[in-house]
Amino acid sequence: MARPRLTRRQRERVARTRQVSADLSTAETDQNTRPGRVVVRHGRSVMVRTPQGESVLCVLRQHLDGVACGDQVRWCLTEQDQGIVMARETRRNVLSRAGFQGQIKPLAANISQLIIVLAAEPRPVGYLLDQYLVVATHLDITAVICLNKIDLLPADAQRAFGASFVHYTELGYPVVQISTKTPDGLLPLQTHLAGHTSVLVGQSGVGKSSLVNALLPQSAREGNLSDATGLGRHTTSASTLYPLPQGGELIDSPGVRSFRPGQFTRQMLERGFPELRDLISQCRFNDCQHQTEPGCAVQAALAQGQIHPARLASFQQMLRQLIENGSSTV
Ligand SMILES: Nc1nc2c(ncn2[C@@H]2O[C@H](COP(=O)(O)OP(=O)(O)OP(=O)(O)O)[C@@H](O)[C@H]2O)c(=O)[nH]1
Ligand SMILES: [Mg+2]
Ligand SMILES: [Zn+2]
Repeated sequence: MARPRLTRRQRERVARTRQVSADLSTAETDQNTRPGRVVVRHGRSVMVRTPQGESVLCVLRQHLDGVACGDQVRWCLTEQDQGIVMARETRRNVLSRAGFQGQIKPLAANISQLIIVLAAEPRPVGYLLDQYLVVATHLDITAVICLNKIDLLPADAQRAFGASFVHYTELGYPVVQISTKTPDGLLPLQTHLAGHTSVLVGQSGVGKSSLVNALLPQSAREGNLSDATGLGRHTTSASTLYPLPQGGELIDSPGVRSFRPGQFTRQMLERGFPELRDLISQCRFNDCQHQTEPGCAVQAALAQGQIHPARLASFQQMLRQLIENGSSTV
């Protein structure tokens, strides 16, 4: 994964500010704090946007952790004109993922919509999509399924690609087909963005950052900590928030190969599959695994073609993961 690069000047400022931060006591600074929004975080450095639209490079005060892109924070300027984030405000919600040691990593806070990006290339992973939909239900936010790079497909293949997601439309999820490479290719998505803080999520290479680039003028993307590796790769390494000219905000996030949403319960999982919610309560056994048990309402619905086999397979897989991991981590 690409390592974030700060300019030499930014690195020097961060080093000086760390020293100041270590010397500060809360009492000295609490009275002088100002509001701000975290635009991007790299390690202990964060870019904070003020309500006036200025960007201030800050460090997190010692022992302050769990700050993520999108968080509202209180920060202060030291005598040396350095920014220090003193506290994080209460958040509406946070999108997290579990690391390999099970530690929970916040990706984006105070969000209202998940835009799950899939593409003609790389091949879509239905399981990943279904995991994100469960997360959206859990966070109580809307989800939009975005099929990108349709310019790579001839017209009939485009139709077939769209048709393979029609069962999601039937469940009430908007499905839009877009391209970042054609004029007006993003229009179907744009209608969903106004008034929302949307997070772009999905596999690496599906075109999340290309979407941001196509929707925002260059000037709106400057001033953030650089993501470039200098090697010609542009893999995103940290979630970054951008205000949209037409209203709303967009958060670009690093691509994933697989997603571990972290703390989950069976109830959350069941709620995240709207087509299964009512059926599950009709199964004969309370702890029905919906496999071969007699009186299983889910299997009966499957046999009648009322639920999509791939969706049920995703549900079963998430349930298995939940049971294997001691009912907490999916
Ligand atoms: N043909 C075509 N290519 C696209 C489209 N959108 C993006 N791409 C290409 O797909 C590749 C990956 O795009 P990115 O925007 O970097 O993908 P990403 O999802 O941000 O990837 P990560 O940051 O690694 O998660 C680039 O070469 C883009 O030019 C599209 O609509 N059509
Ligand atoms: Mg990217
Ligand atoms: Zn059952």
